[in-house]
Amino acid sequence: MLEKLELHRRDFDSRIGNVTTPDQLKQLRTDFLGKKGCVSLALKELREFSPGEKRALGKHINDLKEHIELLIQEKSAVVQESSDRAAGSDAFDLSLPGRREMDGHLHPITQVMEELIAIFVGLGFSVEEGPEIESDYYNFEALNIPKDHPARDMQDTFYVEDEVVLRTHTSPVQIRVMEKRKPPLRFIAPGRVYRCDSDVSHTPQFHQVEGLMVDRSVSFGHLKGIMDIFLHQVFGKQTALRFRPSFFPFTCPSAEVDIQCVICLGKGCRVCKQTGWVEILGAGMVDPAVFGFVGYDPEEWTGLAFGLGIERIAMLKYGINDIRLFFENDLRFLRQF
Ligand code: FA5
Repeated sequence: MLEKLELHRRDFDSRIGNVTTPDQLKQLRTDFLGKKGCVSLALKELREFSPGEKRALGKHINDLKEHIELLIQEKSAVVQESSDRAAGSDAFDLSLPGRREMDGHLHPITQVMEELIAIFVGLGFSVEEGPEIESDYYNFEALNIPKDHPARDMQDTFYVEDEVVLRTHTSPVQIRVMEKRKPPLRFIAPGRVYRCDSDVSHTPQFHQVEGLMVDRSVSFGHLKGIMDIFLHQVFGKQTALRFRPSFFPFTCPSAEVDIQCVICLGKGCRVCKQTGWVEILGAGMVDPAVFGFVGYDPEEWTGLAFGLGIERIAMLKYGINDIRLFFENDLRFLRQF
């Protein structure tokens, strides 16, 4: 037995010298300390010896076991370190091009929104905000759109509750600001709005910028002048505009402003529905009935108002023919801006 134990020790000492990987070390541990390893087998063989011999041989077996455990423990640290180093050197190949940090940037709609805000701030407008979940009163009633009026059909509405809607336009901010402040006023209100609408030029959630200016003697001429400056700054001096008579319950007279389609340059395409023109905003002179809701005297004050769709402007600016691309979050699309 003593000879056998000595052979196991020598065998172990020579094999551990050749171990270089964690797997090899694991196998060595199994061969010597596992259930069927030589230390366990030697312990089983003890049964055949007398009690006195058992005691003496048992001590030798335990010495061998401690020797094996100690060397395996020391080797384990060495093998692990070199395996970590090897993994590190594989992962870091100096000949490969470096990985670039990806720069994030603003969404194209945010970029256009900021550009539009800067233009209006340059024209002396301040910036206001209002809630996206809005009462029926601010979204419709106070804008001269009573319940059951056919004008409510102009905007397919998401109702939260009977008297609560997701705002269908930014116009309710007009009322909220006029309620709080006395004229003269000149502000814009950018923000998200919602309508039950979806096709190549309509999405259920989109962005508008509302504008309101109230003062003594504000005229339709001021409205035309502001729209002219604004749209030429966005699309360039050469872009043709036209004002078309229209209807909004909260403005009178009302107009829609079209720009010549910048995608087909007026020749006719899918985006302009072959007309050569694209509607870009609604506008008009504040209806005196609206002033009635906020306690302004229509004999003293006049106002101009406008509301434009930011996605529509972004589509024309960048030549995009499907508005839904803005909201699909496809990085191949977004990275171009
Ligand atoms: C309005 O929302 C009025 N509140 C605008 C207004 C304000 C008129 C102040 C007068 C005075 P309209 O429904 O036409 O108007 O929408 C204005 C613009 O929003 C449109 O010209 C269009 O550019 C954009 N728009 C409307 N619906 C959608 C939609 N579903 N998806 C994307 N853009 C839309």
